Amino acid sequence: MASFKPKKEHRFSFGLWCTANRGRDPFGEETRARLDPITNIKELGKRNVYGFNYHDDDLIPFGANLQLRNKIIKQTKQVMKDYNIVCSMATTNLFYHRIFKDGAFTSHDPKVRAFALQKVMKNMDLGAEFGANTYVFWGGREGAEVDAAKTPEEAIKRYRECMNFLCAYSRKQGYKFRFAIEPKPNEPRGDIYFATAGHVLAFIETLDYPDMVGVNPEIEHSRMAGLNTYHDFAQAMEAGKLYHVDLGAQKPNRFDQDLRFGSEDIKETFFVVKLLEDNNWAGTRNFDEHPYRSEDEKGVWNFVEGSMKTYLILWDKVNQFNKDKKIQQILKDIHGSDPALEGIMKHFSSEGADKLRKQAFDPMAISKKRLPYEELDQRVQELLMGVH
Ligand code: GLT
Ligand code: MN
Ligand code: MN
Repeated sequence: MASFKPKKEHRFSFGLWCTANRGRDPFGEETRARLDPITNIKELGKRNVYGFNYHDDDLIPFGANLQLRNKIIKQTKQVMKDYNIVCSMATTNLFYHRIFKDGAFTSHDPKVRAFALQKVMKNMDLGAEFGANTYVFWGGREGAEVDAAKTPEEAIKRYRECMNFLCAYSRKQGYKFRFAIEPKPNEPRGDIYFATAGHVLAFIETLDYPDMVGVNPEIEHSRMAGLNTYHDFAQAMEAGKLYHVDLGAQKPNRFDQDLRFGSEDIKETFFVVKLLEDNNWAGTRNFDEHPYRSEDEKGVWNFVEGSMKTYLILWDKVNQFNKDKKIQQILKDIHGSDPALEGIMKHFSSEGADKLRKQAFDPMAISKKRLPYEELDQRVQELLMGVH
């Protein structure tokens, strides 16, 4: 691992829209040439990227005829084979075309909702053909600026109806998809429904097939909401709902910056990597981010290589953390053990509750236990800065 060179077994993946991003923003036009999807997949495969993700429209232009569609599908399968790269996730573009200007699944217009369902079903068929097992739902347009126009209750109900419909479709077709809903607090909408991983987790439990549906948290989106990404990812994982991840970097409380992985808040990012690796998380280490607008075509590949290299460096730091005698000693010291009390607290019993009510505690003595977090955090900081 010391060379920090990516291998297929590291299971890195990128969205085609990341590398094909042309640097357009609300205030300026494109700064890079168009990258066709087949070259895109090939260049990723050449760099030992394990998988690519795509929106229907990334691969097959919106409204393409059957002939063009079939030609692109054939080329995609060929390039996947030639460059040993899989399709790790499929998703639908339900935000670009003006038909989705006021939402897709949450639109007032049944025709828009039906068109959205049709678009998803068609792309699920294609994703299944490419062998994808994960299907992501990012409801970028599912939100509002004018709360008088649409109530959140109404929007949530419509969204649920669509998710239930698509779960049932996937089952009927015999597809292996697991769905992952991706939260984001705002942008492009003033407010987006299902703003955080917590909102998604609560919503999933109300669906017809909750086991089929999990969360796709994104570092950037979580930080946009001012949250601790590590905690966000961890809660989804603990619930058995971390079905996909979007890695990148972001300064808090800004527009979606989609910066190169690890380029902001290295400590929080380190704990995200630690979470995934310590738990042997089974999904792909997926990047959803954009090269700087100031970059040229060559810089796009520096960005891809840099993201994977940073991940491998942080993974190496995780191993150092786990082997570090001082860190491990402190962790051991701060974790108290009291089998009798722990036995009582694990499961309620009347007898246990009775015992606990009668137990004598010395709060002052208990509170004297040292918690050397200054020392612990400084050690982690030094490890991350590479000085020990
Ligand atoms: C879009 C968005 C991402 C989503 C993608 C999937 S598209 O770029 O900003 O966070 O993951 O639809
Ligand atoms: Mn993003
Ligand atoms: Mn994303």
